[in-house]
Amino acid sequence: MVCLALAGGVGGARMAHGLSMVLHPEDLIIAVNVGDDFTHLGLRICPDLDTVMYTLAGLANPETGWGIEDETWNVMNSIKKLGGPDWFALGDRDLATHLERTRQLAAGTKHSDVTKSLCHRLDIAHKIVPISEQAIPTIVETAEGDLSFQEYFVKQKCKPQVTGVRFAGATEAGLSHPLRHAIDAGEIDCVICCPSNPFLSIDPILALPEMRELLTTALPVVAISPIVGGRAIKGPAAKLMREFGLPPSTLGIAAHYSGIINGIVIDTADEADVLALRESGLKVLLTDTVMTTDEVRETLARQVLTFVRSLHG
Ligand code: FO1
Repeated sequence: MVCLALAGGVGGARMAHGLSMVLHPEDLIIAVNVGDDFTHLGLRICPDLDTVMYTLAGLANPETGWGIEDETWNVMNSIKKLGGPDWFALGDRDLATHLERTRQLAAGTKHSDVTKSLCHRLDIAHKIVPISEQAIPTIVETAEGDLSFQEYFVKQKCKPQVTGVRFAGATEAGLSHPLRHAIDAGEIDCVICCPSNPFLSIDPILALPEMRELLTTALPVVAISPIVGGRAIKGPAAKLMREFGLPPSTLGIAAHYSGIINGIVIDTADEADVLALRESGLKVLLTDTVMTTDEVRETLARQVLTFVRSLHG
């Protein structure tokens, strides 16, 4: 049974890490959002791919969730001194990833192959694949005008009021080669939407017509709610839900994924929502979803896999 995990951001990376602890590399494909990718200081930067890579490689900064632990900041400090842009924090070791990715892409290597080679060098056995070979930049529509994703997220710290989100070129973009191959070979048996931001990390993946098509087949699809006790574990998910007129709750998450998921995994803090979720036709798994330690990630992954398998057929 090959499980396809859709991931982006820190919550996605942590869930993907849990799944990698319990699934053989042949049984898991981690498909990662590319909407956050951008070119900065002349370098191609793919934050969601790198966050998943660093997390699985055991290199991630445990405090931020992104970037590398015990970084040094010599290049950033020098850029700042020279008057260059320092709003997006690139550590010295992290910069090596961007330099090497940019070099390989400029030489004509496909995005999925570059990712494969970086993963191999970081001793990651599991498959981490960009959702597409193409760029699909997320544009955040705000009361102050359109912003690129990182301008909204990092430069403006998610403060502008969001009126919409769009994914440039998504409807024309194809799935990356390894994903297309796995789907054509009929390998995928279930889909897990990691507890990533639904609007900024999972929607850009669902915006690809070929992914939508996959999700309309009879595959079991479950989502792990990134909202716990009315709050986002990390990032602006709850703020966005309010801005989009959805309740910042597991019910709002279920409404957002309506027609896509068969099951939802929610935290014990949200037990009061179980009945309403079941009445909406969803299967519900109630458990501890806040992935504070590696043990919790692993336990949650085991429970999610048992749950999604129970939805099969
Ligand atoms: N997020 C921030 O909030 N501030 C930063 O300066 C920042 C730098 C950064 C550098 C490399 C990288 O891979 C990720 C980085 N992130 C930073 C996270 C990034 O904005 C991601 O797109 C978000 O975590 C959303 O998934």
